[in-house]
Amino acid sequence: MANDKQLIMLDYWASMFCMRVKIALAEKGITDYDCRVEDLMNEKKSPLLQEMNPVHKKIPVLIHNGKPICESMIIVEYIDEVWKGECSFLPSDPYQRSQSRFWADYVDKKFYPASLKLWKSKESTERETDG
Ligand SMILES: N[C@@H](CCC(=O)N[C@@H](CS)C(=O)NCC(=O)O)C(=O)O
Repeated sequence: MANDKQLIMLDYWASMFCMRVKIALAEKGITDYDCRVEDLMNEKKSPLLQEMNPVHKKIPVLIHNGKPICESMIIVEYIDEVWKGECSFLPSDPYQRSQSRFWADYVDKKFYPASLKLWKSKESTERETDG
């Protein structure tokens, strides 16, 4: 495929935002990309991440032919536009599209913060148990 000559993804295994991008790539049949895992557990950010996402310094970042795309929903839209193919991620009906966007936004603004709180509370409980 001409469009995926140079595709690098800055990833972290436990990130639902990265998972969103990996699912989008898989849906488009793109499997041949360089996946580089960041060491977020130790709060180390690679020089590449800092260079490619200087504003937020967060993963995921998709680097396509040397150019970075940041923010998972923006990356998903980019993938959909570049690799048009047979399937489109959004329905053709404008109302249905608005509903898809609503739920994606809901996941980011409501679901993720709640799950992060749970994750962090579990970590602190484990820390207390471990002494
Ligand atoms: N709104 C961003 C959120 C990305 C995000 O929160 N990434 C987290 C991992 S799940 C991260 O890089 N955390 C590192 C940090 O905050 O320093 C997106 O949709 O891509």
